[in-house]
Amino acid sequence: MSLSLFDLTGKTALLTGATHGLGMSMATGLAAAGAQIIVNDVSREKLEAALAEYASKGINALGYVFDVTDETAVKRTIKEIETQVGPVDILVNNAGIIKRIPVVDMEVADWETVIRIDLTGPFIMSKAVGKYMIRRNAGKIINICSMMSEVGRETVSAYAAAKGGLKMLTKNLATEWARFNIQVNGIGPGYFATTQTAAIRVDGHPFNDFILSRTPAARWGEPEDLQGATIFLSSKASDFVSGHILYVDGGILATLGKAANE
Ligand code: NAP
Ligand code: GCO
Repeated sequence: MSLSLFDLTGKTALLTGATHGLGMSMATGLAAAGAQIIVNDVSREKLEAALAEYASKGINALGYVFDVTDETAVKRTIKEIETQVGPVDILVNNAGIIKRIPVVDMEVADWETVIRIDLTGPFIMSKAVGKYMIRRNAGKIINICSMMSEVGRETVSAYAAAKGGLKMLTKNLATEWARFNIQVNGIGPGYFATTQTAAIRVDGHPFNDFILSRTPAARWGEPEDLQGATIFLSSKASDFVSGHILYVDGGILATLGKAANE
């Protein structure tokens, strides 16, 4: 077995919402493995700042502004990339939001916004990119799921429903597109230190203490912790892996936890 199994030289990866946080880390890892990186954001300002940051790392990333829930914009952009840049070999559906609101207080509009971005967005993206992957009889799709694809937590019902649905969309796409040599998998990050979790991660916040005690690794994940899993699921090394959700969670999903004074 050679490390060339993990070599992404000559491959192009498109990552949504990758102007910072987990998306930027995964893109950086894929670039290190040799891939050409294309990143997206809904904000032009953030995209331009991110492209400069990628350049400062020696990564010549390309960038496109679009909302993953806008199918017209997505289809137009994917066609532009496919015809002007080249084939999208790897799609990472990373863009996502969370709203922490108890169900009784959550407006339907808030629910629908989370479902649309976190679940319908990956559907729209996969459908648009998958059309070209099917023609080429090859492709890798990675959906960024969550611990909430498996367990619930108070105040994140819309997010959990979306990420649970994203797990099953991953399995269904894996089933439907296996005949076209397209592998569709998920990565389920545990609790990671990004802007998305900043509010619940401050020292002394009860949730911060809870996560540190509930996670066997006894730490929050760092975005770089996702790079190995992303490279694996983007490379030849995973050609017989499909419909799998790879949890990168410090062991939290493996354990019931321990008593406070153990
Ligand atoms: P983040 O810092 O909030 O980044 C999310 C990204 O998605 C941002 O770049 C955001 O752009 C973009 N985005 C939001 N709505 C979009 C839309 N409609 N179209 C295109 N882009 C859009 O989140 P993160 O912590 O890096 O998380 C990234 C992914 O991992 C998310 O799917 C999240 O659910 C998942 N996840 C995170 C954790 C964690 O602990 N952090 C754990 C498990 C899973 P703007 O900044 O311009 O809004
Ligand atoms: C929360 C957190 C989580 C993480 C992640 C865990 O409020 O519970 O934001 O949802 O973002 O999804 O895997």
